[in-house]
Amino acid sequence: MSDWADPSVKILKYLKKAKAQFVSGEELSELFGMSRTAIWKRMESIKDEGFNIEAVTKKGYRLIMEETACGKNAPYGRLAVQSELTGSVFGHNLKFFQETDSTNQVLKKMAAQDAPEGTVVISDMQSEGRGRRGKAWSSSPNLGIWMSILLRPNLHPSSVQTLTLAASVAVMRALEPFRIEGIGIKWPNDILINGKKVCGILTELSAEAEKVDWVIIGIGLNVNHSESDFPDDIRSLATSLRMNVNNETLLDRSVIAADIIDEMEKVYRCFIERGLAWVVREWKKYNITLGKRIKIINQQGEANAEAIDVTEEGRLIVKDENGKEHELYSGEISIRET
Ligand code: BT5
Repeated sequence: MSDWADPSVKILKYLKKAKAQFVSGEELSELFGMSRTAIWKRMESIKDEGFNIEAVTKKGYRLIMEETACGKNAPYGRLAVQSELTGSVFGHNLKFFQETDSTNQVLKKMAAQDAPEGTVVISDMQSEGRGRRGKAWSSSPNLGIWMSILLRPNLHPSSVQTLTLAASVAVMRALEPFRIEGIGIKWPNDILINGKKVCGILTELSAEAEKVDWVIIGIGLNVNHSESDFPDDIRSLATSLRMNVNNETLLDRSVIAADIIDEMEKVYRCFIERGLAWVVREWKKYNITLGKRIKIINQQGEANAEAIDVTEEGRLIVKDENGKEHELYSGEISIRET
């Protein structure tokens, strides 16, 4: 079962709230309208996902939250993520894989079969994680969040880029509690920490001439990597959250993934209510591109320019060396600070 109606999610939420205190089988059975045997079966499925549940006769069940300081990873799976969600739609339909080719690819197939808005696919590892224009995205097991979210906005295809900006705003909001210095969004879809990439976002869409059918927001976030976990070719360009939080403890990917899903739901709702301009205003609060001298890299070569502004459609306005302004689409170019 992949949906929110699964009572294991509610039971796990309840046990987490009880903070290691025993909760009796009777209380749970009354609360959730299930037999004691059904509750016991749910406990088994919660245990299967890596949670340590203690069952004691006459006392009931309690959740033992282990310290992760000794390098042990917290449980990471569908139940673990869903039990941290607070939103009303996003992530309630969630598929979790230990391994898949690419979460965007999986979600594309689900979108074609009418999966609802807010459907989420997460995988602990991807064998063919992708960036833009077919570039590879390194997605090793145990370390990062590799996740895709399905949107079905009533939007003209030319404005979809703004949703990439919205997604990067959602990730930045979810990361705010870490108070990381030197973090910001490089136009359009990279989150950098002191110049190194911690998160990339790949937006894909299916549309007819005037209307979007679906948009998939693919988010890759490096969480628990140390430097040696990155492949040689990106080691000097990439970083992880843990490398920047001054903390030896492994971070709980379920909590962070759920926070991103919740923030995405909030930002998306505001986008629908307040429009493109609101997203761009929010994005500007976190951006590290505007006002900088940049190098524009495309198939024709490289050119120097100054990043001036971003349009409501998410295009970057730059001034070239002759003082002429141009609008850049993210699909075709990369930029580098000079
Ligand atoms: C991106 O592309 O940054 C978008 C990455 C999106 C990945 C997510 S994971 C879930 C979902 N499923 C997928 O298959 N993809 C999405 P782009 O701007 O083109 O950057 C790609 C470049 O980033 C590569 O050419 C490398 O230089 C670098 N890179 C690759 N893996 C990285 C990593 N783990 N951390 C930092 N940089 C990386």
